[in-house]
Amino acid sequence: MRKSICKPNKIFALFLALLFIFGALPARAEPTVNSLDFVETITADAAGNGWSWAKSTKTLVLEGINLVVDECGAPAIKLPDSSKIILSGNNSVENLDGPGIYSEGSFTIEGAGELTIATVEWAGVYSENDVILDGGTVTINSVNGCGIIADGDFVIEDGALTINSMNGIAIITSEDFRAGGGMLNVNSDEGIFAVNDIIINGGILTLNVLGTGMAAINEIILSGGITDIQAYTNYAFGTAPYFGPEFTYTVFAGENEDAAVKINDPADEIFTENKYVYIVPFKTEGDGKFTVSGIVQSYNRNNPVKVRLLRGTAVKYEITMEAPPDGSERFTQPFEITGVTAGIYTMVVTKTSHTSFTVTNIQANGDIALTEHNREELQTLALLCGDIDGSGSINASDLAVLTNSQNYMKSASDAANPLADLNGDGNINASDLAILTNSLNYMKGGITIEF
Ligand SMILES: [Ca+2]
Ligand SMILES: [Ca+2]
Repeated sequence: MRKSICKPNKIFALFLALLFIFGALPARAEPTVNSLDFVETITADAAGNGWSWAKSTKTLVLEGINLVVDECGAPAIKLPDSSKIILSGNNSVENLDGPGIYSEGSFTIEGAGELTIATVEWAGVYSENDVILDGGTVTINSVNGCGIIADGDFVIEDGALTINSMNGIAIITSEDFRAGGGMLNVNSDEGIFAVNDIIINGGILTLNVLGTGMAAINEIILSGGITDIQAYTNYAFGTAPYFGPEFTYTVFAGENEDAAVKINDPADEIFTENKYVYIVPFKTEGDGKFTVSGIVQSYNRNNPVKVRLLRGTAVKYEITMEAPPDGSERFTQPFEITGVTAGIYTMVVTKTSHTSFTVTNIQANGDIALTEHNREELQTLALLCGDIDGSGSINASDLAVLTNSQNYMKSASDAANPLADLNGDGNINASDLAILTNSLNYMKGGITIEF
C-alpha cells in the first residue's frame, strides 16, 4: 500500500537516464537486489555475492558487492550498533528509495577497497550515533538527499571520502565533526553542519558548496590539516573559526581561488565574510595562550571564591582565590586565569553561601578583561549572598536556617550551622539577617549573563 508513494519522480528518472547515457552505472552482471539487514533479517554469520558478515564482531566485509535496492524507504544495508565495514576491492551500493547505509549506532569504515554509495532522495549514510572513516575510498552520490547524517560524531581519521550532494547538505552531525587525517572532498548544496564542534587537527578538506562551507553551533577549531573552502552564494564559514594553541597559520582568502590574497594578519580577518578560504595551520613556538581576568564581589573573607572556565560541560580551567583579610563588609577581589587557549568558554563563579554567577559565550581569541566590558554587570561580578543550604536559590529555607535558635544569636563556632554567619564576622545576628533578606539577595538565584 505504501508503495504508491514511492514512485520514482521525474528528477530521478532524469538521473537514471543521464547515468545510462554517460555510462556511470557500470554494467555489472547480476546485482544483488535484496537489502542486507543485519539487525533483523541476517542474525547469524552469513555470506553472499561480494559480502560476508561475522555476527560476533559485527563485521561486514565488502569485497566486490554490487547491491541495488528499491524497497520503499528500507536502507540498502542496515547495521546494528558498534559495527564495522571492511572494504576490499570495488563495491557499489545503490538505493533507489532509501538510505545507502543505516546504522542503529556507531559504525566504522576501514580497509583498502572502494565503496560507492548512490541514493536519490535519502542520505547516503544515516547513523543513530557516530560515523567513523578510518580507511578506504568512499564516494557518496545523493541526488537530492544529504551525504551523511550522524546523530553523534562524524570522524575522519584516514581514507578518502567524496560526497556529491548538490541538493543536500554533505555532512550533518548532532555532535562533533572531527578530522584527524584522510581526505574529504565535498561538492554539495551546503557543506558541513555540526551541532557541537567542528575540530580539524589533520587531513585535507576541500569543500565546494553553493551555500555555506561549514558551520557549528558551538565552535570551529582549526589546529592542523588543510581546509580549502569555496562557497558560491554564501560564505566559507558560517561560524568564525578559532585556531589551536601553538599554531600559526597560512591563510589565503577572497572571492575565489584566483582572486584570493594572502592574509598577513589572520587574527583581524572576518572569516565569515569570505567565499573562498584556504587555511593551513602549522606549529610554532608562540604559545597562543590568553589571560581571562575580572573582579568578584562577595561577602565573608573566610571563604574562597572559585572561578572555572568550561568548554561545553567540561571544566578546562579552575582557580580558587582566598579573600584578602579584614572586615565584614562586602568586598571585591580580582582574579586572573592565565594560559587559556582559544575557544568559547562559559565562566562559572561560585562561593559558599552565595549563588553562582555564570557568564556564557566568552570568546577567547585574545586576552579578556571583564573589567573592560561595556556592561557594568560584567565589570564587577556581584555574587548574591544567603544561600546557606546551597540549594542554588536564596529563600525561606535559608531564612529558616539562619533564624533557627540553634544558629541565630550564637557565635559561628557554637552554631549548628556556621554557614549562617554570612558576613564572616564570627557571629550570626542581625547583620547576617539583613544580608539574606536584602531585596538584592532574597528570593533570587544564580545569575547567568551572556558575555
Ligand atoms: Ca538556598
Ligand atoms: Ca555575621
